Amino acid sequence: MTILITGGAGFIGSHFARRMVSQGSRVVVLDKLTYAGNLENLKDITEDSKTSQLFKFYKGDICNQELVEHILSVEGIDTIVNFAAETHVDRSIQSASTFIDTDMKGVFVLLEASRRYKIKKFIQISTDEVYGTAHRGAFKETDALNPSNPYSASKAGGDRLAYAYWATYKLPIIITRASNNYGPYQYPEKFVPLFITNALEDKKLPLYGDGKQSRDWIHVEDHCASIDFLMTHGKDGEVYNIGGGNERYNIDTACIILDELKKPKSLIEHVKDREGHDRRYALDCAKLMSLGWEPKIKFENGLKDTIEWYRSNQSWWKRIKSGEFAEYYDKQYKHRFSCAE
Ligand code: NAD
Ligand code: TDX
Repeated sequence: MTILITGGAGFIGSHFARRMVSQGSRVVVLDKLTYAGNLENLKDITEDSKTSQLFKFYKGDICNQELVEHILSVEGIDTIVNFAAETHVDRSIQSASTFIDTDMKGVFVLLEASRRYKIKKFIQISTDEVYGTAHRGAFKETDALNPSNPYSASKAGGDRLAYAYWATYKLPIIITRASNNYGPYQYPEKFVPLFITNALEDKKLPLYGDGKQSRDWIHVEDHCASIDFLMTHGKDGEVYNIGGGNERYNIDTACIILDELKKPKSLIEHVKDREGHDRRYALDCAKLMSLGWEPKIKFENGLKDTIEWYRSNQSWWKRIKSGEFAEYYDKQYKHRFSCAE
């Protein structure tokens, strides 16, 4: 099997690439290397002579039709897993343009090329955010979509466009909607790595609003295992929710991180809430579980290992935090800290 992994230099895509080459699949990564893409995330693949021969990297944009078609024509790709996306909600609130390009137009380019080159399996990595806030219960795959920020709206566009290529052209697509991922190599703009690294630096943890928003957490390795499973057990044209079964209030997750690092709770600062903030995400994963898959990593254990990884890999995140991130952090948080509730 030769898999094209788009966005394979990012957080989840790099874990998936590592998993697939270690199982003997040939992997081609196409990644634009935006601020979130990082070749260091793939270093253990490229520096190992056994896995490096199964691996090829292209720097480029999924919106570039010529490049995408070139890769499909010369690399003998049979499967595409599309992780490439702009992924941070707060950045989409600051400026939505790149989200529309990559998360919608980019999906269109990949789908069109897949039709032309008769790709055997196309997995579109969507997200639980497309359902919007779960006021009660948990969302099933058949529930209506109600995205409420530019990121989730553009992901919903890509999600439904992928479905349309199944319904219209019978392109063999599968759509996955996972809950919040955590684990090593996550860019420190996201909640878990931001709070771990700020705590390690004795900096304030900017908790939005009352911190009683809740998220369901899945370890990135469990998420990648489920995608691998669905490549063979999933049914074309279907959507699958992928949850970790670990729903927690943000404030409770922040407290676990501080306790683990033996840092004071006074580091938490309640700051101005995110605009249009979804209060709660929750997924009903019975459909995936009925096929025989379930997550293995308990949240408290996975979080402990993740904290340990950030403690032991400070050069990875310190380099990121001193670059583009510093400017972003200032723009995103400076005014929040000054008008704290
Ligand atoms: P990430 O931001 O860490 O990585 C995204 C990667 O995509 C980066 O390497 C970036 O360079 C690349 N990229 C961005 N625009 C591109 C373009 N136009 N062409 C080619 N490459 C491009 O994201 P992540 O957290 O690893 O998320 C991966 C996927 O999983 C996304 O589709 C996201 O919507 C989805 N998802 C993420 C989560 C989560 O909690 N992180 C949960 C559910 C679904
Ligand atoms: O500084 C912060 N303070 C804070 O309280 C940040 C960055 C976040 N939060 C809150 C907002 C959310 O309720 O923490 C929660 C998690 O925030 P993010 O890490 O930004 O994730 P979220 O908005 O839930 O979206 C994530 O899950 C779905 C991913 O970023 C998406 O890519 C994925 O699709």
